[in-house]
Parts: sequence; structure tokens; C-alpha cells
Amino acid sequence: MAKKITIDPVTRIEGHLKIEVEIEGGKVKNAWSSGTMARGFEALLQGKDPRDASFVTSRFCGVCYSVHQLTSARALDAAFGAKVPWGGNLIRNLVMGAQYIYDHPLHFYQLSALDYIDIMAVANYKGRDKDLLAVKDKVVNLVKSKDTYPLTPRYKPDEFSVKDPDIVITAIKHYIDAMKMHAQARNMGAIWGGRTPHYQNIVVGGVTSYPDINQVARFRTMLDEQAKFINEVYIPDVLAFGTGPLWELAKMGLGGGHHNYLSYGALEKDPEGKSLVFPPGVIMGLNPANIKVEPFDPNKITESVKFAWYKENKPVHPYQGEQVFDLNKKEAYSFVKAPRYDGKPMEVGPLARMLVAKNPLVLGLVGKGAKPGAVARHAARAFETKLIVDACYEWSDKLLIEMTKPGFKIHDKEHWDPQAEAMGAGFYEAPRGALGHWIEIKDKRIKNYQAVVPSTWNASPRDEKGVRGQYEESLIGVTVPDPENPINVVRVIRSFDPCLACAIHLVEPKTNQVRKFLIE
Ligand code: NFE
Ligand code: MG
Repeated sequence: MAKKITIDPVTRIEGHLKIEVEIEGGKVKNAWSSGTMARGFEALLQGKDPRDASFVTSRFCGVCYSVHQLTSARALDAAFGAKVPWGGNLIRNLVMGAQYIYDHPLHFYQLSALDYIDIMAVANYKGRDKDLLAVKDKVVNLVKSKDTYPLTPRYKPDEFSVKDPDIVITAIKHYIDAMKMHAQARNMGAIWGGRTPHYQNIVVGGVTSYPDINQVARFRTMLDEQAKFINEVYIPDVLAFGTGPLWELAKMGLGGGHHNYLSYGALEKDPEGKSLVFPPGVIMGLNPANIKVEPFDPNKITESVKFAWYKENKPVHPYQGEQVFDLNKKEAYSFVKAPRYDGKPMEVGPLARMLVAKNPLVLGLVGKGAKPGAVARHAARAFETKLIVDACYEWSDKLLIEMTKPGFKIHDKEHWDPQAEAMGAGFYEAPRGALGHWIEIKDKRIKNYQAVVPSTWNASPRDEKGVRGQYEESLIGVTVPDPENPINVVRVIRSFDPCLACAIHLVEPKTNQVRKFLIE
């Protein structure tokens, strides 16, 4: 008989996510992904001055505030007809670069690595490295005093958990080192944005703060340290795990899902945007031997609310979207809407971007037998962090050159006042994937504002046709030999780096227990 397991909330992610799976014969037979927070940002933007949007939408999320500010500014640029000068766009790109450099290593060390290691193995470390012995003492003492908070809650290690004490203790050491790197990466963003979180300088038409040489120099010094950590610690760790102890999981393609991938494309390397760090494109039903990438068409995006707690409506393009809650809807089970591209559920994020780009490193792993899934997602995330680091060097070089030109500009002052009536869309690639904001302006005020964010795509519930979202589909067939220990379920879900705060843009007090883990 099928057994139902509820994991609520899924921890080590941002926000409140409930995952339910039905297990039969040791495998997941069916799955439901629910965002359990109700938020109302899109509705509260109505009637506001459009120029406020980039500051308000920054508050969607405590992790990726900058990406909403930037994407909102791009929607406003489009609606106002503003042309961002290259100097302004370089600074925007450097802000986004700092975001990726912060976000991706954090995801690996703090949010995911503990899914793959048996932390108790540190007690068996026999080496003499002073730093590692200090880590061993620290962890053993925390366990003895039953105070393992930074390393819990955890699931029981399984056959795939890495138990080699040398590998485990090194990973824990890097877990600690990574925290210092995150703090520095936040400072790298604050150099341009004035503070962190919620930058001060990103507005329609560009940015408001002129850079000086000291700022560029400080950014570069920190970038050097980050590049060293990313190239010498983060990427080697991800590869050591992915192609070593976890290679079996990589070959199984654990957590693959629908195998439809979407990238809006982003991050211009030249003033005309002829070359991008991440190219746009769509892959429907991936054939790894022959990857076909179709052009991205923004008109093919719709959102369904069939199974979400919003007033019933047919699937509509975001320009027609609304945010009217209906908590009494019987079949609904999530505050996340269900975005679809050409009617199909899509995966967005690092793996989607690297497949659309036909990245040789990711294709190399696939060529050796890895199937796109949870492990490949971690690898794609690490590889693209290097692309971003390299781009940050290029952008800061270009900014230095740009700054010396007479008439150096960072802002289009000609398009500061809102149009009486206008519409505009902003597209970007956030660390978790394709991000779009859509604005409609009437009487110089916001008439409608809609955001479809990466975790809305990935965490979506079923659509009108009953087709599962990408988290849900990626769980089908996942092995759960012990229903008391659904570690593979969380491995798959966390490989997407969920952010529910973003996905739903107050909390439902009735369902929001601190931690619920239910087996029926
Ligand atoms: Ni709240 Fe975000 C990113 C956006 S959500 S973290 O990256 O947009 O998926
Ligand atoms: Mg939305």
C-alpha cells in the first residue's frame, strides 16, 4: 500500500515549502509541492509611483534582493523607454556578479553538502592538520553536548553518504571558510549599492552612484580572494563529490524531472548585448546526444492558478495576471502559481542555463554518463560561478576604461518621469533561474505589476491539465528505501536551491508548525 510522507517545512532553504510524496515499493509514486506562505507584493504595488517598484520588489527576498531590484529596473527601463548607458549597465552587472558569488557557494556548503556526508565521520580523522583537528574537536564537542544546531536537522546517512573522514572533515572546514566568503561577497555588492541588503542606487535608467577608482580597486581585491576560493576550493569540492563518491547518483540522474529547460539569457558583455554570459533559449524534452535549443519567445509565458489559492482564472500571460487570494478553493494546495512556457512546465536555473549554452564542462560530464538531475545541478552551479567571476574581471576592467572617457554616464536622465500609459517587461537570470517582472502603467501610476520568479517555475503545483511542476516531477521514481529517512527527497529538492519567499512574493498560522514530519 502507498504511504504518504509530509516534510513541512523543508529546511535549509529560504521560506516555507511543504513536500508531500506517496511511496510505493520503496519509490516515490506521486508528489506535491506547496508554498505555504501567503504574500501580497504584486497587489500592494498597484497605485504606487512606478519608480518605487525597484525598491519595493527588492523586499521580496532577503537572499536575492538585488536581482529583483535589477529586474524591476529593467521592466521600468522598457516601460519608460530609458536607455541605460554602458557605464550604468556595467555597475548593474557587477552587482549581479556579487550576488552569484555570494549565493552559489553558500548553496553548496550551507544548504546542500550536509545531505551527502556522514558528519560523525570527523571523529575518525587521524591526520595532524591543526585546522582540521580544531574542526574535529569542535564537532565532537557539539555532538557530546547535544548542540549540533548549525549542522542539523539532518537525515540519517545512507549508502550514498560520504564516510571517508578526510573528505568529510575537509568539507566541514570549507563549510566554515565559506561563511567568511559570503560576508565578503555581500560587501562586494555594497560597494556599488551603498549598503546591504536592499541597495540604494538601482533605478530606472541606470544607477545613481558614480564609481571611483578606490571602489573598483576594493572590488578587485575581494574578487581575487573570491576567485581563489571558487577555483581552488568550491569547484574542486563539487567535482570531488560529484565525480567521486556521488558518481552513482549522477549516473542515475536522481531528480531529473521533465527535462524541459528555459533560460531568458542575461548579462551583457558589450554595450549592444551581442554577447551574453548566459544565452537565451528553450529545450523541450532534452536529448543529451543531440541538444536542440529553440529561441525564447516571451509571449509564450502563462501562469495557471488552477491548484493555487488564487481566484479562479484561466491561464494568462503575466501582463494579464492578478493576485487575488481565494483560500476556500478546494483543489488548491499552494500559494505558488504554475508558470508554463508554451503550456509546458520548465526547469530554470544553473542546469537549464548551462544546457542551453551547451557548456562544454557540463556536456563533458553528461558525455561520461551523468544524467541531468540533482548532482548535475550542483556541478552546473559551480561551473557557472566561474563564468561569473571571469565576467566580473572583464566588467571591472571595462568600467575603469569607461570612467576615463569624457562625458562618462551611468544614468539616462531623459527618461526619469513615468509615461502616462505604458507597459514593459524586464528579463534577467537570477542565481536560481529565469526571472521576469512585468509592469503596466496608467495615469503615471502602477496599474498592474507581476513577477514570475525562478522558484515559481521550479516549485509550481499542477496546471489545468494536471501536469506536475518541476519539483514534483523530479521526485517521481526517487528511491526511498526507508520512509523514516526520505533523504533522497530532500537531496533532490534542495538541489534546485528553493526560495519560497521569492516564489510567492504573513504566514498562514494554522499550518505553520515549526517542524512537521509526518508518515501516514
Ligand atoms: Ni529569493 Fe530568487 C533567486 C529570484 S528565487 S532567491 O535567485 O528571483 O527563485
Ligand atoms: Mg507572481
